[in-house]
Amino acid sequence: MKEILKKIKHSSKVAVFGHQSPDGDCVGCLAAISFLCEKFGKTVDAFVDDEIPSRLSFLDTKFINNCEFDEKNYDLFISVDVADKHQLGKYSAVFDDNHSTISIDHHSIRDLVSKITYVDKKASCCEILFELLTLSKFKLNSWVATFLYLGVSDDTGCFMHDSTTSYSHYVASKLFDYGADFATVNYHLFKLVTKKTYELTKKLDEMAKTDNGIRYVVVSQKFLKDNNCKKSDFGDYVNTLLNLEGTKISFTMIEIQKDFYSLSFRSLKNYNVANVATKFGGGGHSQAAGGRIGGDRDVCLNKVIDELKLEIQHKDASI
Ligand SMILES: [Mn+2]
Repeated sequence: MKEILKKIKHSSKVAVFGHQSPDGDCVGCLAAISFLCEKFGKTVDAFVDDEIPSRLSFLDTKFINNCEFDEKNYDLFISVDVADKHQLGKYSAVFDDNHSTISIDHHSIRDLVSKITYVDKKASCCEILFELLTLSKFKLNSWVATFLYLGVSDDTGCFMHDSTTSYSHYVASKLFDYGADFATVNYHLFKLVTKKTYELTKKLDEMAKTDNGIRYVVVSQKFLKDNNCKKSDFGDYVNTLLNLEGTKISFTMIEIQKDFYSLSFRSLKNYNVANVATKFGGGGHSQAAGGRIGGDRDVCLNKVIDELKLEIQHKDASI
């Protein structure tokens, strides 16, 4: 961590990067690392090769992607919350080249290589950023505290995933003292349902199926077109699916291109969907993960369900 602070101190212009399909942790980390660089008097720009989802637009995220990226303009490149090189999208080449690069992350399975890598398997990457900011001795303000809280709360599922630790709660309590707007963050992350999502949810509830503790919904491109919606309108429907009594694992399988599906998994504690997601070109955390699969709908669906059944059988046998 001291090495990271030193690097930032001796840089002049910094580019910071988050992952595609950005979540609260990714956006919170980008805000925190930008705050840190600015406190050191550096110019900093933040980039994600994706749109920032509307569920996070209650905070001012305009500091992300607010200029064109030109690598010549920077002498230090930092990724936060990025496990896999591909999650950097068009920016991934920056980490291949002979640049000055730093990675700060909390995922256990990762393949992003950089000059300095700091990995700590905390519940959220924002908890690492909190530690880094604390070490820097710069005083946190309510702006950065709210963004850090966003990351901790989103990645712990409002402190309900079993990845949550006493340190997550400790960080939250410190952020509370720095003026983090926890009520607004938690309302937008876990309570607010847009009218569009509300209407969509009613339809999805009718389409949902259950198979041996696995509850899921498969969404075709036709459905997306007929209902004039996109993947991001599903909000946290995959969490809603998990809430029905008797459900151990839930997933959504959304056809984002013809015969190509985006997978999103949630599970009760004891079941590890990150293991399953890695078999489908993805990853994540034990209770929340995602992946992709291509091919015929029913073939794909059976493959996913078979893997999930194995995970359930394996874990149920060991209880
Ligand atoms: Mn994260």
